Amino acid sequence: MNEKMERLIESAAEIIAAARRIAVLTGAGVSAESGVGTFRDAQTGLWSRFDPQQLASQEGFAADPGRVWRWYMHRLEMVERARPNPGHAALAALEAMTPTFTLITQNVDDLHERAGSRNVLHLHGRIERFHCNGCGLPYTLRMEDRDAPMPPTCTFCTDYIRPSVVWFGELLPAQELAEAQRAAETCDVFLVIGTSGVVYPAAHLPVMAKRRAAPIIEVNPEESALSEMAEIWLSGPSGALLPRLVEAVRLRRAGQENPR
Ligand code: BJW
Ligand code: ZN
Repeated sequence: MNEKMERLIESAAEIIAAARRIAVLTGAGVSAESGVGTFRDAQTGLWSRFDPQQLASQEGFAADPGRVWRWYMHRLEMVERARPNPGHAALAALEAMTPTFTLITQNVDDLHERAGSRNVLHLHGRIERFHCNGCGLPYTLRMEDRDAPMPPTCTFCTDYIRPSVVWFGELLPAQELAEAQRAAETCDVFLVIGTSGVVYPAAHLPVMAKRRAAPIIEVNPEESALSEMAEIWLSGPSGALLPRLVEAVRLRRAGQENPR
């Protein structure tokens, strides 16, 4: 790690260590080092010729329910095989040392929870949950559904079953969004990690924090739509940078508790 990055990490750690209320927004990049493809860049193999933005919509599902179903079964398997990486673990450790900590994720995987994070808001739903696209009845996935060419159908209304994720044009879960907005408006610092920052209303959360004068700290190897508003941009993979950052915070917090 070069000297400039060390200095940026120390500056970010100073801000975070002084904060009592921390809000974090994560995106697909935080799970990239676990082998879960990001939404916009990592559609591989069979799926690389399809536009994920079209598959993740009511229009895409109506046009070809079997294709959308098979895409989600493929991604579910990827998530189930994945393990949390050191970036997920570092965020769980930061939560454990912070009085008020809200982890807002756009990810549909459960890697934050598996790493030990407790207060997680899933703005875009969960890939391992299912419900009826017509009447909303929850559905428990059966083994035989996984390899099926078409989605199962609802026993109540016969409509197709779909994953409980939020597609384009659909409303985000109201309670999660309200809690995320409250966290953004009341935090002392807002971390933005591994997101391209192009999907709303999630991308508006750091704007809300910034309006209340909370500094924004970003971790992403590439520039994002949110980089411009960040006080500090830590340019690199979250699996490598977050453990360093959280360790620097821990050392500062320990120093605050036991001043010489
Ligand atoms: C690393 C890394 C490493 C790589 N370490 N980083 C206002 C303005 C304009 C448009 C709208 C607006 N309000 C609403 C809209 C419409 C729309 C929208 O935002 N469109 C934009 C694309 C323009 N929003 C909606 O439709 C939302 N609903 C809504 O607003 O309802 C009200 C309404 C309805 C109708 C009309 C108007 C209003 C719903 C959005 C739902 C998004 N759902 C998805 C799919 C979920 C299910 C699934 O996964 O299949 O959520 S889309 C997809 O994008 C997914 C993600 O959660 C989300 C964000 O993507 P993310 O996480 O940022 O991933 P990537 O791939 O884009 O980026 C990865 C990043 O990681 C990159 O930056 C890399 O550099 C980085 N990275 N390796 C750290 N190792
Ligand atoms: Zn139904």
